Amino acid sequence: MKKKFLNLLKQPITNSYLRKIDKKTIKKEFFYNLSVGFDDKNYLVSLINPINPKKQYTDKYAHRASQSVTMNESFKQIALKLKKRFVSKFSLESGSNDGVFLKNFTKKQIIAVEPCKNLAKITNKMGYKTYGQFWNKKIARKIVKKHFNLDLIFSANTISHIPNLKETFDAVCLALSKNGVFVFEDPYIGSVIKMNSYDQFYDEHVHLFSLLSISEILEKSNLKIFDVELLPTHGGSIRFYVCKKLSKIKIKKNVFDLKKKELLQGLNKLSTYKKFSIRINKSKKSLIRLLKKIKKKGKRVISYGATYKSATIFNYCNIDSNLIEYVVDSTKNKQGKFTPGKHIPIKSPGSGIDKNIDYAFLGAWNFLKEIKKKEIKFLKKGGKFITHVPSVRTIGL
Ligand code: DWN
Repeated sequence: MKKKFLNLLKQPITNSYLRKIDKKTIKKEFFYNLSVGFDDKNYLVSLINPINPKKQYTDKYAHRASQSVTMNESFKQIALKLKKRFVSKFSLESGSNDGVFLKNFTKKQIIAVEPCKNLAKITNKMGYKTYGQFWNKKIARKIVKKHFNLDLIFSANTISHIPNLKETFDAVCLALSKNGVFVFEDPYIGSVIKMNSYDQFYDEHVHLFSLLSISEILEKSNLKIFDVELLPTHGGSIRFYVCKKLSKIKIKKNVFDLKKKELLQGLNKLSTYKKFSIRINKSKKSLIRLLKKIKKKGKRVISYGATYKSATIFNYCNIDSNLIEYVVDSTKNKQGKFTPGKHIPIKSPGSGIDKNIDYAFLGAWNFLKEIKKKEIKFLKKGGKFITHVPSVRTIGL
């Protein structure tokens, strides 16, 4: 049974960037209660009230995975690694977004499944066969019938977004060839607990995985984990290497080592998450205190990166344009719009970060290194970033 340990209050759908903020639009805006629970049977951390995916993955999906040098490089490296380590006649990516991973393969080598129709259109135009729908057993059967069983299935920042994991993993088992491998990566609950990055909880992140929780769940779909990696991407992610239970692939020692570490970190105990929730409450108070203090001194504060994550922060901490004048973001289809729930205007970095800005709250804290390099002029003139990860603090040159 899922035991609630965190209540992040009333939240909007993070993909719902508003074109205008008139009475009618605001009246129609959808909100839900964002509460998080821990299942003491399979140790899974999930949202208590997940949203219907049809409301989230529309033909107006805003996020573009290729909007950072960091992730372009990360996807290039994993593509190279998978091609080197596994022989795959035919591969599939589930949740291909704008093709940031696909583009590292030839069009004959790989196909994709992407529910957001505007994104599926982009990758089809790039020449990659993309099925514009959700991953499930029906599409898996269709693909196996039309093509053949898959030697490699890859998925990044997608599986954690799917409420029905049993259907998802049964479909994988169905589509994989006898010794095929399924590799997927998502934000890691172990890092979220360590980094106090509670903004990784939002409507799209229905689950945040640990090795302990996923092992239990994959078992029920006749799948097993044979290797695992912890990654720096997105503030700490975990990459699972999975095959069929009966496959002859050997389980690597680091799988057992990480399970021991997770038990030491207490990822199998409700008390760990309750302590986390207390820290988050303190983090909220200290962020609001800092922003109010800075504003009182007449300083100008903006936010950097109109991330889905920052919607959780702004709505949980009740931060609006009284505390943050506007947000800058490099994603064209976010510029000129307003952030979900708190309706802070979004501008392009070119027009937004100028010499009169004193502080920038890091909505895209997971790209600190890349952003510091890019905005060195801002830092040199005395500008500072503000972050809440792992504690509320300012970051200068
Ligand atoms: O899981 C998800 C992750 C992968 O992406 C999705 N559910 C939704 C989305 O979440 P996010 O918005 O928190 O992701 P990012 O990748 O942290 O978003 C970074 C944002 O910052 C993008 O909108 C681009 C922007 N950005 C920028 O304006 N200038 C990023 C960099 C690096 C920059 O220099």
